[in-house]
Amino acid sequence: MRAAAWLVTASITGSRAASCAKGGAWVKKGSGFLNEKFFARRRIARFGLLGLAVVGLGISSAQTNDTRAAPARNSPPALAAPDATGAKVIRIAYAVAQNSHYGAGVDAFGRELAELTNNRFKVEHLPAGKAGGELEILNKVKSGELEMGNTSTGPLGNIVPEAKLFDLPFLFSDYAHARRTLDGKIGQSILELFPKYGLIGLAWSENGFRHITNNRRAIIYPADLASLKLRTMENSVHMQALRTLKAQPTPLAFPKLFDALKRGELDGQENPLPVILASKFSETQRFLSLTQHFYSPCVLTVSPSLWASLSEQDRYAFKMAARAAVRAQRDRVNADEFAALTALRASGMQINTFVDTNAFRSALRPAYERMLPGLNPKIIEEIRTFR
Ligand code: EAX
Repeated sequence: MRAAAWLVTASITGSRAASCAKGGAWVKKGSGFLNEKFFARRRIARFGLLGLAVVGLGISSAQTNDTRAAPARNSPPALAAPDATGAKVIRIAYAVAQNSHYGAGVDAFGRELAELTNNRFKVEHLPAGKAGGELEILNKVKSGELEMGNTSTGPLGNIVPEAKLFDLPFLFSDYAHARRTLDGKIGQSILELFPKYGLIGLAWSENGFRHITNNRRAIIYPADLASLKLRTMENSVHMQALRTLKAQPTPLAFPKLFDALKRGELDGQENPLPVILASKFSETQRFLSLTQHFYSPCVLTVSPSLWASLSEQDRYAFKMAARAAVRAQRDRVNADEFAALTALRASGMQINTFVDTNAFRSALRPAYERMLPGLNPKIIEEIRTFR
């Protein structure tokens, strides 16, 4: 694959290097790590490549449905239609069960929004893949079929390519590091790019550090992953990382995962503890190894057509509600992280807490450039040292 020109050269806080600006306008002054013109050309090619990868590695033809963009519409149905009380209904879709960190985030969003707008808005949960997998949700929010999404960044890079940065393995040292980076200028500069791709990103929320579950063996060393057929999200960075470790990454939309595991079509999968808990993966998976190889951010998205119809005051209320959602979702991640191991062990999982993390890190970090061609090492350094 040809090297992409994004994330190349100037660092995110570094002053905008004049030479880098040639051939395309920098998206945001002072955050010159991507080149807009170049990206516009690359986007279609990238979509195509991911599509091919998904079809080529697919475990069933049905999964490809989730990777298609929503059909173009001339006039999308009205968003935020009023309910019987006259309150405008904001449907928020997510892939995981309602009793989860996602549900907790959406609850908090709804409470805060209702309070700040004097009940002029009302939130409705669309949990558990009711509105499809996460790529489908994002495409529906983009096309104006749905008001909002609360999704991981798994498939986000197919729409906002710059967001792939956060999907690199072993990028963040712990939860505090990830949260402050996303809430700080690095995270915010990427949120500001969303409108250019037809989405509104309200805030980064959280899914959690991902761990591997499977039915073959405990994963202690990178070699333990050899030839394991692991479900991944529809994410080219994750797939390349797992290929580097000689696993067989198999992309699949989340709502199809439980049944695929049950049918034995896969050896395993990887997800944060809150998802493993909420989705009862202990019923289909024997080994859980605490690999924490990727951090999985989550993002609250709003449909641009809804956003365009909101007053400044209501937009402010949505932003404040998003803050409340992020706090509640992260609090639930903390609580689940605390409770998960006992609960999963009690439901029969064999938990392997010793993982040679240094060996995984050493195998994966030098391969960043292959996962994200054209990546500027300066941005990695910037994230690593971000306070
Ligand atoms: O967002 O697809 C995934 O594995 C995600 O981690 C899950 O849907 C939660």
